[in-house]
Amino acid sequence: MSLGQSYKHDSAVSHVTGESVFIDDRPFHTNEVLVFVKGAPASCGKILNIKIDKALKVPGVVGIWTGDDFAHNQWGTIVSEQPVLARKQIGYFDEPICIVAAESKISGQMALELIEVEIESMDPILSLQEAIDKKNFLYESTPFLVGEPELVYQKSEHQLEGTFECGGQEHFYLESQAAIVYPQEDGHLEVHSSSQHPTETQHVIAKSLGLQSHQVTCIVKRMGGAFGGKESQAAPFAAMAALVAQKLKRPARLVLSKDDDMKMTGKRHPFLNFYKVGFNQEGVIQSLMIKLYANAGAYVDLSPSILDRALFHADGAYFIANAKFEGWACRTNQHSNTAFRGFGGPQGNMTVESIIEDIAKYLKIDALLVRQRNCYSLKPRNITPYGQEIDDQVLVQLFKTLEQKSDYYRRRQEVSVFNQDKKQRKLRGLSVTAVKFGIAFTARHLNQASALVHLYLDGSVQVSTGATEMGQGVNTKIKQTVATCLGLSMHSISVMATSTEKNANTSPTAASSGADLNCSAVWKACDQIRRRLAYLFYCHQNKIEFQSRELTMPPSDFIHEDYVFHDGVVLCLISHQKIALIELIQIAYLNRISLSELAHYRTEGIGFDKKTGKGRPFHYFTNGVAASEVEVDEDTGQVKVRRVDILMDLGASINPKIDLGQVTGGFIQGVGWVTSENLYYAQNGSLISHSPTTYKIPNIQDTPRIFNVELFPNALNQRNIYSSKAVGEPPLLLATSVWTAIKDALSYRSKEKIPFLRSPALPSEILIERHRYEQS
Ligand code: LUZ
Ligand code: MOS
Repeated sequence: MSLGQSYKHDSAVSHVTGESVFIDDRPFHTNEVLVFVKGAPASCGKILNIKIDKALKVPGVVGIWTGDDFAHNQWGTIVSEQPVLARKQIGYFDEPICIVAAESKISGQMALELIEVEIESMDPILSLQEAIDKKNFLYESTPFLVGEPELVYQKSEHQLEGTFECGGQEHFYLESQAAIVYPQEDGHLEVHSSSQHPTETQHVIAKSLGLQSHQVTCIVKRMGGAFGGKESQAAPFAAMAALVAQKLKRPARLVLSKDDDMKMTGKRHPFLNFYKVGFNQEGVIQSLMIKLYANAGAYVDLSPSILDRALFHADGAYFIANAKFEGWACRTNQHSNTAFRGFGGPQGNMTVESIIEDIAKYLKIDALLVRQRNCYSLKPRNITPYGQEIDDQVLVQLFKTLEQKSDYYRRRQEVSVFNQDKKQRKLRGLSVTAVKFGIAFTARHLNQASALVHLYLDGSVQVSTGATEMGQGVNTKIKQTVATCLGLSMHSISVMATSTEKNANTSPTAASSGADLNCSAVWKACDQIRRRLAYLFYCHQNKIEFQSRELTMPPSDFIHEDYVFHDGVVLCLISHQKIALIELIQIAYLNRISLSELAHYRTEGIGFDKKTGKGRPFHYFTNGVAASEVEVDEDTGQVKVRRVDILMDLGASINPKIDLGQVTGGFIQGVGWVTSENLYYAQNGSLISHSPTTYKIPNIQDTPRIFNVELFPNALNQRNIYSSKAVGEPPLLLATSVWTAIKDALSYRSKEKIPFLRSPALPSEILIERHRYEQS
């Protein structure tokens, strides 16, 4: 059985040899043009005039277009309100306002410089606080309300009030936003895009160019990373290339430079949250009220769903009997913030983990104990503030197991002893946090997928789904699914490039659900072929004629489970007769029986009532815990991660090695977000940190000196294919433990005062916090 085995990544070899084709690796057509994007020269203002005559005279420039040249200059996943190219109003600094097609890079870039944009400047809103003060909201979540939070808070033994603040994050995928569009006969367009969402790219192109969907095919072979940054925001750039291809009837290639990509595209949402928490002497939370504010940037994009997911994760792994969570998405004059691995979940989860850390410091008891006392457990302490019951409870066990595996209490002792030695000007901290990530798109309709499977006469298979490969290994898992269901070897299966021609109306590969949804659809398609062939074998043995309609009402002595497909052979467990699969396929073909299937899958049993804020939005939860130990240098503010132990519940993993890669990578990406990645803006609102020289993602020295990652054995998740659980986003949330460990370290400066720390915990933040402490 292939499911459950650690096959290497589908593209492992071709990535290393350089054979893998990314968008800009596609060979140039002789008549191809390059497309360049001009960004807005201010954060806010009216566009009065775009003067292009000088730029048009640059040799090699073929054309220049603005928003006026689109049939419909508007797009948006949730609300169609964002211009493809801004025409009247500037929403943010470097927002795309016009495009140049040129024969060469030099001509294109020269033309960009010669385009003159006349604007009437207006005062931008450049901070979250200012947007909150001005109530500049683009969305308000339905609050989650349970119990009597205000009343219980007043009556609680202890109360704390505070703020939690976290920054944005650049996706830093290695392949920038990129698309090539080939014009075809009859006005059709063939689009190759680095997109997590080929269907949306198809729709945005069709709508903006005045075409119908059938005239646009969007193909995605793979992405060089995405992390959410290509869920919605790949589409407008593909539309710009498509406009050029349509206007010139020449292939058009748009590949953003790293700098332009960082300046023009949205990032993770910064949040500023205000809370009040009431708790007892044991540290058990009795009431928690949080107001969450997200910086959405200039346009709606996916912000409403992201804010909702932040609310869905503000309980963390903890039962809260009396809760009120409210949220607002604020419009500011910054790049339009978008999906990023975790999708608001990290920002919500980190808030409650920060609160728990403070409760522990306030009561002077160990934070792990406080977490365990608050952890979701058995009825009635297993209901979330939005009314979903947690039915496969493993969190208590995860905490307990990690406590032992990480040797928590002995190391706590060591940390305390270390910190008593004031001469070394170093402080250590230790902290455990948890993740309980809700799996499913919170927008119910997105929880569907389709799979197209063709079984060829030589016994090999081509499979196509709506899933896009961004390095996460979904294609490998799809192959394993086909191999297991049809009893084939991995190398007789090809996962085809994702195309809207093969799979229509697909959902983005997002919400950690790519493998869940698409492997389920693949299983369904293969299973239909498998049952058909099993029945054919039954007919063959019993010398009766195969009639396809009898599949719906099979004879009572035909049970498809009696037929085992393994290693290219079909075995009947009753008669012990065998037939080579390829021979059976031959019989099927000669008898004019289909060897192809298109299956559709949807997640059953989910639904959330937006009016009441109650329901079952999630199919299940992926859980995990992490124990992190850090060392903070008191003089430089630098942080070293000494040791991390992770325990992750991924159900029965489809591919343990690939999943370990996801856990490791996701965690480190999160560590970058909470420690070193910071977005710096100039006074005028332009992004200063738009390259790796000014934006610090983690490198090898930032990984933990000791790093133990383990999967927690749990095969109880009957809801999902192979009893597996989704892996993509959840581990990122465990990086919170590094941040709370820093907070823990700082708390040793003074046992009396709870340290206040923003995220990311930059060296400067750590030094400022020391200053604050020394002043008090
Ligand atoms: N995208 C989306 C997502 O449209 N809805 C979601 O709930 C979601 N969750 C995580 C990541 N992307
Ligand atoms: Mo997403 S944050 O593209 O799953």
